[in-house]
Amino acid sequence: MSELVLHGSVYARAHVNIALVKYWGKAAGGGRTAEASAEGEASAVDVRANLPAVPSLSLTLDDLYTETTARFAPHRDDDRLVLDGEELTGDALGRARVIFDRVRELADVAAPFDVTSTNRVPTAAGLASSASGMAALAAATARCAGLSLEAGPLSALARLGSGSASRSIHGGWVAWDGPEARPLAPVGHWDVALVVAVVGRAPKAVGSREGMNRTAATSPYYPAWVHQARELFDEAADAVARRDLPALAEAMEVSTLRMHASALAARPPVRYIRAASLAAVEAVEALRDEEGLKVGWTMDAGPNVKVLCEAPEAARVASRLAEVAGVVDTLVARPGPEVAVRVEEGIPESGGAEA
Ligand code: 2P0
Repeated sequence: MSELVLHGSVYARAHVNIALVKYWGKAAGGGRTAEASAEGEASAVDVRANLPAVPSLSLTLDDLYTETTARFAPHRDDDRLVLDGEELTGDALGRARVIFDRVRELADVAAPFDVTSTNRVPTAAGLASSASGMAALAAATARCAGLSLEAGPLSALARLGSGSASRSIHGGWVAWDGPEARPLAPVGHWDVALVVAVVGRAPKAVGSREGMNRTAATSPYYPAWVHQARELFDEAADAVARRDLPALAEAMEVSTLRMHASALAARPPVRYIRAASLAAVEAVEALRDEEGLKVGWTMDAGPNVKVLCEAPEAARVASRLAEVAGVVDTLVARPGPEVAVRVEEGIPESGGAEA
């Protein structure tokens, strides 16, 4: 254990990640509060929350991240979390509280947390930042409470807040198929870029948690989605290891379409794809089929299209996407690092990456 940070604060920075093979659905068996966990440990927190039904594979990005500063506030009655200048309440605070509670439990402390968090994700990017947000929150609060967690247990802690946050603990290419995510290949493994075509910035009608839960509960295609996922994951992981962009493009596009197909078949339907999303996909296919570029596209729980290409081609891909009707902005990201943690006020750091 590191020292408990009682008088200072802890800063953490975690980066956004984009799934190339998708997490869509939770393993059965969550919801186990106040009873023995798989490790036989009693916990008041559901330590099986957000265990994935399917394996996923992601790339952590460089310029898109969340910065979080956590401190204990013994004089307060309750936790406080201020995100981008606004104090969170209700469900939004509830998601973070799972992490606060688990950290207090692991460290055997009772004091409330006072946390400030800022998303350094341009609003123009139209990207969700719950993954980087929960990862930074887990890293900052754990260190504040004196826990020196290795990346694995830290990933499992971040997962309690949001499944995809488990992957933002690591840099570069990341696999997640159980309690914690693990690194597949480092940032410098492959000189790629991810070009984001922004189609809409309006908040999504159906959040990803609701969307995946509704798909699991009502889509007749959901069992088929779960059944095929391992094979696609293995294919993609092999393509990453070989730096084979056409093979990775095929696996990521099939994973994306199958995820969206399962969601489209839910009741009521969960549809994130818009006309402009398909127009962007067609532009990417034209770059591949007519101009011979190595490119692969994906879409998450929203209408934006993200295109993986070799780094030298990024500008060409971005300018082609910018011409598509309905694409309001483009943004180029590169592979990014693992979470970084720094104790702010004079207490020596032990373990973990330095910010
Ligand atoms: C992913 N998404 O793999 C997939 C693809 C969206 C589409 O992970 O319920 O916000 O907090 O575990 O992590 C978004 O889901 O959901 C997500 P919870 P999360 O990136």
